[in-house]
Amino acid sequence: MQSITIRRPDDWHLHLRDGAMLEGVIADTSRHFARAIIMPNLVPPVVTTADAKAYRERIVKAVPDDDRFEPLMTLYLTEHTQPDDVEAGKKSGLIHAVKLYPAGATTNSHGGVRDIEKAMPVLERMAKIGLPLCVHGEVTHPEVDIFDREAVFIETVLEPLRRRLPELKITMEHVTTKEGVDYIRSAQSNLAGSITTHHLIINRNAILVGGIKPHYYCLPVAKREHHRLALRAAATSGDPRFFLGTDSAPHVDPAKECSCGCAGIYTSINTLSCLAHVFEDEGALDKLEAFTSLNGPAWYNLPPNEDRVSLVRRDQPLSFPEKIETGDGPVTVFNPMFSLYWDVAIK
Ligand code: OTD
Ligand code: ZN
Ligand code: ZN
Repeated sequence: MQSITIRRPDDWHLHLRDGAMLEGVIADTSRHFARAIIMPNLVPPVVTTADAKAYRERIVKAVPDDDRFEPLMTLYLTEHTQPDDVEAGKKSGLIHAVKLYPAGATTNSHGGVRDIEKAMPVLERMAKIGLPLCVHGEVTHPEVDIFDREAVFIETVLEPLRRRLPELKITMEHVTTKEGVDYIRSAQSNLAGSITTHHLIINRNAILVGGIKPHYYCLPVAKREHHRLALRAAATSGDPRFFLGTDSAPHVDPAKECSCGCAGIYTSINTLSCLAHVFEDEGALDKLEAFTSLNGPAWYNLPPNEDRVSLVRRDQPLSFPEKIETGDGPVTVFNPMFSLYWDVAIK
């Protein structure tokens, strides 16, 4: 197949940051994607509906004039989040999900939840009004190995929470393990998972073999090869419970190339080319649209986009910049370590 036309994709997990970084990265998303679930882990985080409204306005202002892009806002769950504020945010059409970061699990998560008991009133209200909870599914206890944190989270936090509040819709974000895939597949209802572009492409060797490679470091950290294969099988299966959330997470190079580098991989600019490559490899180009453009909207109760994009396989490899320049400094672009041929042509 040399070309494929699909409904315009959405990104169900995206970090846009703020200020000069927001201005530097937004076009890489708005060029290809119609909508994105916007992560609230700013400094300080987006905790109230008023914060989300103001942040949404800053994003909309930064979108290039020729692009149509709708940011779907989320709230950062804290132990002090007010159920009434969350409900008002949903009713106004502004808030599409609430995000649970176990305290310390990833970038800017120190204000996250330590004791889930304290968040129960909000979670109960969300279950009642049908507002999804997005979870960063990793425990943070120092005694749990970093490669096991997702599996332990499923057992000790997610499963008990789902038993206690089966009506709550939960998105397990950036699934990185076979255990995560199997758990989502085994659920009867109210559980879905997003998968990133990079976790379909790299395993942990990318970070550690031949020297330490900070631009392949993200959280949850990439796992062993059999986990990557399970993610590829899930993403390309067409199963409506799996959809794209790029988790594109820009950091300037000095913040990654240092003795304690930040977690995050920047993929917005070449995500669709990478995904077409992966789906072609798996003989599943016919399932790409479900993953990028259909399953996510269905889960979030939104209509799929009406406009289309075409992916065209070029004879020569595409050239993407190694870095993009932002007002905050350079951001290295994800290098999939193979040539990319699938080009995006906007209809
Ligand atoms: N993972 N980096 C970031 C967030 C994510 O867990 C995540 O959602 C970030 O920089 O905000 C990362 O590696
Ligand atoms: Zn996360
Ligand atoms: Zn993220």
